[in-house]
Amino acid sequence: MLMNHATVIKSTGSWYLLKDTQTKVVYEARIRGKFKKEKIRNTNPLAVGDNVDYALEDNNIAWITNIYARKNYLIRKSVNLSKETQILASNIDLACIIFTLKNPQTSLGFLNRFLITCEAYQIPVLIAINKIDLLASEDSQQELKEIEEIYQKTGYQTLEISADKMININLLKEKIKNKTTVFLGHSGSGKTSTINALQPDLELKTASVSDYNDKGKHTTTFAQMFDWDFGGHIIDIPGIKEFELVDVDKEELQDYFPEIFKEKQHCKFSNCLHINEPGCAVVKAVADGRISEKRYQNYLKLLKELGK
Ligand SMILES: Nc1nc2c(ncn2[C@@H]2O[C@H](COP(=O)(O)OP(=O)(O)OP(=O)(O)O)[C@@H](O)[C@H]2O)c(=O)[nH]1
Ligand SMILES: [Mg+2]
Ligand SMILES: [Zn+2]
Repeated sequence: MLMNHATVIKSTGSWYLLKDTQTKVVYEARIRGKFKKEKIRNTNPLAVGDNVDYALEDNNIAWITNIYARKNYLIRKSVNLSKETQILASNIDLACIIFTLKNPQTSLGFLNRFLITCEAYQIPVLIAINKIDLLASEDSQQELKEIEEIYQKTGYQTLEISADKMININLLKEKIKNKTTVFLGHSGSGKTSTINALQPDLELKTASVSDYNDKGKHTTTFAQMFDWDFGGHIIDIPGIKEFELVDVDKEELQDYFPEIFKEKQHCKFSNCLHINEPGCAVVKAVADGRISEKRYQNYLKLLKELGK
């Protein structure tokens, strides 16, 4: 049996698709029990983006013989099995949230938890605000600008797009060219539509949000990686309702808010959690308007959830 190298391009949890690194041939693949046991804490031992070795058997099924260490990965707590975690994608250069203010609404809490996870796992991020064609009213415009200001001030890149109306799709293309990017967001936020806008010949299946409910109907059911014809790869994943933090404790939470991390060196006490301690530079920065009140309140809320 010859040993070959490939990337996992689709994961259903029970079987996988691999793309051979050299020949680009795609094989259906299986994984043996021993890998399942080794990575028991994850609901999926193998994630899209993983690099593997495989052996091809007579029936053309690829058996995975080795999983290489991951450069990074995007992880969350699984909803059904509360103690287990799910790796959404691995070996990524850019995590792009497809954020929507409307239809469906993405909460800032969801956005913050996504950003914290990316900080913790050192994954560069882009906030793409999709469906801006629905934000023509003055109120929506004001809300949009306020959110962009908060996140830009914190150092995050935002980009207004519309997959349906092809707004700023070329700008998005420039940012993701020659990278492996993952699109993440609620069901119905337009992840797949954005992929189709970037490369129409992929013709991926999308579905209307309005004829189901506000959370969408999970048109994409499995994570899958595609090649861009302009260079790089995209991982499309199913919509996510909740994004729970994994392995973040209350002392390190502050380090994943870049604006808090920056100010905390000026706090009087080195173990300051920035709640109401005397001489807290973070509390002062919030009062002075250098740190967004909304972000700070979210920090306190998460701190409480983590057991403070
Ligand atoms: N008005 C408007 N509608 C959009 C835009 N982008 C996507 N949509 C619509 O939103 C609906 C859902 O889009 P999808 O691309 O299937 O959403 P998804 O994020 O892939 O959803 P899941 O696969 O379920 O996670 C479709 O009806 C799209 O036409 C946009 O920029 N503006
Ligand atoms: Mg989709
Ligand atoms: Zn402090």
